[in-house]
Amino acid sequence: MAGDRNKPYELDQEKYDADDNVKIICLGDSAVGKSKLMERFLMDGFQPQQLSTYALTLYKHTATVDGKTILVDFWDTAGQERFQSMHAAYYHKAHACIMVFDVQRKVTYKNLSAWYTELREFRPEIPCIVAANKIDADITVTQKSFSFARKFSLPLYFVSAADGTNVVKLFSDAIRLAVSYKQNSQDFMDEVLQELENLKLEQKEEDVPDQEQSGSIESPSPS
Ligand SMILES: Nc1nc2c(ncn2[C@@H]2O[C@H](COP(=O)(O)OP(=O)(O)O)[C@@H](O)[C@H]2O)c(=O)[nH]1
Ligand SMILES: [Mg+2]
Repeated sequence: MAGDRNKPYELDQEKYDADDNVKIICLGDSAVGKSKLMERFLMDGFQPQQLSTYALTLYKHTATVDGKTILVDFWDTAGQERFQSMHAAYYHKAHACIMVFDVQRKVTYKNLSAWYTELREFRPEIPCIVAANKIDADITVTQKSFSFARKFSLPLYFVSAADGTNVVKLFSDAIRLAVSYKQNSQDFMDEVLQELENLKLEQKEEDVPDQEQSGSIESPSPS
């Protein structure tokens, strides 16, 4: 598979050849270093795709896990996190999450619980790693205990996008977790959502001709 890897064709070809593909999302306040971490990990051969309509950046990455080729879609926010909430589509079918805070700004650590609550609303089961970023600025923080991670039994990694500490470990572990989640625990919600989607499609096809007839007045549902 020689050739220019930046061509969209090559991406499609990779998807076709891959044994599996996973989606990994990144959460956390503005300016904690989410984008820098991804860029650091993907340094060479990363192909960001700006999807401005959805306010996100998609990074494609190919990894090898247990001899299998895995196509990874890393999703990064493009500013929507300023509103302390992400669109549902961001969480949709994600297989793992990296939650980042800035060790120099306590508020970003405090806000983890809000991000975690939102994550669990959409993805109750997916693996989640907490990343304490910018440890290059203050190495003593690695001595501190961050109870948030312990409270929810989440792995905590001390990282630095600036000097690269633990960045490869963070992302390779996230990929492994995403793959094993996808392969082992067939998420029940995924199945339900998929069936609903199929149903919607079928209904659309059937409903098109006689839409005019649906004149019944429905009472508004409570709540
Ligand atoms: N000292 C230090 N600064 C960092 C590190 N990671 C990111 N930054 C800085 O923090 C700012 C925000 O980074 P960015 O990746 O845009 O954050 P995002 O909004 O979470 O995507 C930028 O000025 C980065 O240079 C780090 O590991 N150490
Ligand atoms: Mg960013």
